[in-house]
Amino acid sequence: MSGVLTMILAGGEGTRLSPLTSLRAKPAVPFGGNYRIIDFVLNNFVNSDLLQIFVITQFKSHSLMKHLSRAWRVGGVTNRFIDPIPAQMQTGKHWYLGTADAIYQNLHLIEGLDPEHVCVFGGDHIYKMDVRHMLDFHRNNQAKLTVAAIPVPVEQAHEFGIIEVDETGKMIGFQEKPKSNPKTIPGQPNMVLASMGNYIFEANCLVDVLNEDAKQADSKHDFGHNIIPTLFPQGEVYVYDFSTNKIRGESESSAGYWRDVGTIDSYYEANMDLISIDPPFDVYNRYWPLRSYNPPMPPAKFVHDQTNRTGQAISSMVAAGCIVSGSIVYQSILGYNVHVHSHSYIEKCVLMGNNDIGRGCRIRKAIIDKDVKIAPGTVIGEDIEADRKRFHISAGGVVVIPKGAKVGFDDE
Ligand code: ADQ
Ligand code: ADP
Repeated sequence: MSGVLTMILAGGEGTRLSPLTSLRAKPAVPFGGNYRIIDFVLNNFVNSDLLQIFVITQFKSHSLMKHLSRAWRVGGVTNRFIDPIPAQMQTGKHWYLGTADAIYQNLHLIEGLDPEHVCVFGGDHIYKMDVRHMLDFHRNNQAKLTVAAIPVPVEQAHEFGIIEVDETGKMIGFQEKPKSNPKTIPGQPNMVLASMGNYIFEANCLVDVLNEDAKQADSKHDFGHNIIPTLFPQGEVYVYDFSTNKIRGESESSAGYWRDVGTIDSYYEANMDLISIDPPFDVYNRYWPLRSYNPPMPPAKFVHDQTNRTGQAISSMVAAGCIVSGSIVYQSILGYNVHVHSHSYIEKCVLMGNNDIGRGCRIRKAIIDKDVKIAPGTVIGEDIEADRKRFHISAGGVVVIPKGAKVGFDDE
């Protein structure tokens, strides 16, 4: 499909995901054993055959850039590209002031390609979307802007842009992260209609509105705070119902799955969703391949050790390069190159990769970042108050061990 340019916003700080984001941007955070968060939106565009993509980066971008260059290089003889764009201070001596400014500072890229439509999508959500369906909706309505939306429980209204829509699909109200009195969905007092932070603009409209916004000294230069509230009263802003997006090979129960993974608990739960028996998010759908960087590693191995114990992983996902030896891994996700030694028990954990779990450890409900080594006999997740003295604990009681930590060794 020609005439469509995509800008992925991948520069967010992701402070609520700390300490997973203390060294890397949120879109670069490993997810689901094999992936990084950014992979899901990129797969949406690649599987929709829309391959003119700029990825706008800012905070802590090194890991993200490395990943993009290894996993998402599009080369060759066509006009297809996935280009990372670092913040370059194109419009003055300041970094991006907000999401709208991140696009404004790169308007020359849009003008150079002269597309008909520009997709501005967030880089930090877990979902599958055939973007062509949303584009059809946008074109059929001759919309200036189309905003993708999904119902969420009213208690979460303060985290999202909250939309009011009329029966024709036109936006008639918008509150960015309302602290009180969010507008609920008519007939559903417990639900609100949330913006997914995914926008399709008619290109001229985007250029005009960003040029105008740049002149406003009191603007936050943010799509949710400034651009949408400016545009919707002029009409021609439409709301795309994400639940109508159908993907071949997906079950009915997975329709509308979308997770913000903005906090440790939501990140953890979305990982656990992958290993449930009937997962609401299916990574095995062959009609929607999920590409990423796959390091050259040997297959995972499960070893019957010298003390006659069988290494097992049950209700779990295990990436390449792992060795589970004489130990049990239960309801967990193991990223690349994790070694679990004999007599250990790992339950409901997310191990991001390149980890070494010594003999006789018991670890429950923990997120273990990359390059963490755990000494033999360490117990984590059984006495939360003891753990709190050493580790970050989420509101939901998930223990988080930051990248590179050495736990339980004498020189810890
Ligand atoms: P938030 O997700 O809170 O709300 P924000 O933090 O601005 O909005 O992030 C939006 C996207 O832009 C993210 O993908 C982030 O990584 C990226 N981003 C943030 N600051 C950036 C910068 N300076 N440079 C480049 N990229 C940046 C938004 C909308 C809400 C909507 C939610 C859905 O404002 O209306 O409901 O997304 O999650
Ligand atoms: P991070 O902690 O975010 O992974 P790195 O700089 O270690 O930061 O990794 C950045 C990128 O390097 C990853 O996105 C991935 O593409 C690649 N990478 C990560 N782990 C490995 C590995 N074990 N082998 C090869 N490449 C890797």
